[in-house]
Parts: sequence; C-alpha cells; structure tokens
Amino acid sequence: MKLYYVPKTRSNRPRWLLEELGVPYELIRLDATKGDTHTAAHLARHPLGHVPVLETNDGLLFESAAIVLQLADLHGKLIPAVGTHERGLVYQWLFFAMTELEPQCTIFFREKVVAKTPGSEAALKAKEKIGEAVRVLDAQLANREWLVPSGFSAADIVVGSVAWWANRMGAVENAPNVVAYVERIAKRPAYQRAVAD
Ligand SMILES: N[C@@H](CCC(=O)N[C@@H](CS)C(=O)NCC(=O)O)C(=O)O
Repeated sequence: MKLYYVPKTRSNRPRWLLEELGVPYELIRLDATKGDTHTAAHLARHPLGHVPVLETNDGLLFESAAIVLQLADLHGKLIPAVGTHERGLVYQWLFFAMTELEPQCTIFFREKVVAKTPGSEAALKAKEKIGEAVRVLDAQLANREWLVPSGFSAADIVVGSVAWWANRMGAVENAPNVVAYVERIAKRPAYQRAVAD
C-alpha cells in the first residue's frame, strides 16, 4: 500500500493511523512547492492535486478522514463495530472536526499565517467559530482522555489533528481539556513517528 504524502499537511492523518496500526506501507513523498502535486501522474490520482491519496490493490482513495476510516476498518482496529452507538460517535466527532472546526481553521490560517492579517474581520469571525467548536470538544473531554468510551480511536486521529492545528495557530482559548488532549496526542509514539520528517 502506498501513501502519497506531503509533510506537515493533512496527509499526516493516515500516516499517523498507519503508525498506530503498525502495518507496513510505502510513503511516497511529494514536494508541493516543486509542483509534484500537480503533475499529470498525481492529478490522475487526485483530480484537485491534493494529498493524501492512498493506493492499494483495490484502487485509489482520497480525503484524509475517509482514508483513516477505511484503514481502521481494513485492519479491524481503532474503530468500534459498524452499527454500534460508539461507531456513530466516531462518525459524529469526525464529521464535527471536518465540517464545523476545520473550515474555520483554514480561514484563520489564511488570514493569520498566510495574509498576516490576524485582526481582519474574517480572522476574528473564524476565531470566534473555532472557539465555539473547541468549547464543545472541551466539554466532551472533561472526564475522558479520548473522544469515545472504548478509548483511542480513528476519531481522535482526525479531531486531534485539527485541534492540534487550531491550538498551534493560537486559536484555542479557555479550553484546558483540549490543550491537555493535544498534549496527550503529541506524546504518542505513533504520532511522533508520523510527524518526525
Ligand atoms: N479535504 C481534503 C483536503 C486535502 C488538502 O487540502 N490537501 C492539501 C494539504 S493539507 C494539499 O494537498 N495541498 C497541496 C497542493 O494543493 O498542491 C483532505 O482532508 O484530504
């Protein structure tokens, strides 16, 4: 199995899961600054020229959260059984991260980090929305280490990555449980291996 990958991007998510699972994979590093993600070969893998892309004998798969879910299912680990309430909770938190939190992080990143306008109307609005979503996570994490009752799961990989990003950009305030969660994540050996290079 091959994972098309650019360091310090959303492609860390499936790499982190693969490290947690301890299964072999081939990491295909692309350099987006050199146009590697927009070659004809890569556009045939992902029509928008994005990473991650997973390639297996069954075919190609893109979207980081979809790849994380599929890999967890394929290996029967870090994901509750289909049809259980806990499985529903994994979907809930994963979609929450991808639809409520991550789009606001993307706006905040573009305003604060790329355009260097952290005080713009768009930046302040995004930060407010991030704060609303982060407070929901903070309440959920008040009495638990990981998002679902059975323990560390695929949901933590996706939510944890987005929460880590929000915290890194200075958009997490008054959410001590989320900060502690991000710190727990950073201590996981599989996470450290996935972001090492
Ligand atoms: N929703 C997609 C977003 C993928 C995406 O935006 N990837 C960015 C990196 S985080 C990318 O490939 N950028 C390289 C480029 O556009 O050339 C996912 O979660 O996989």
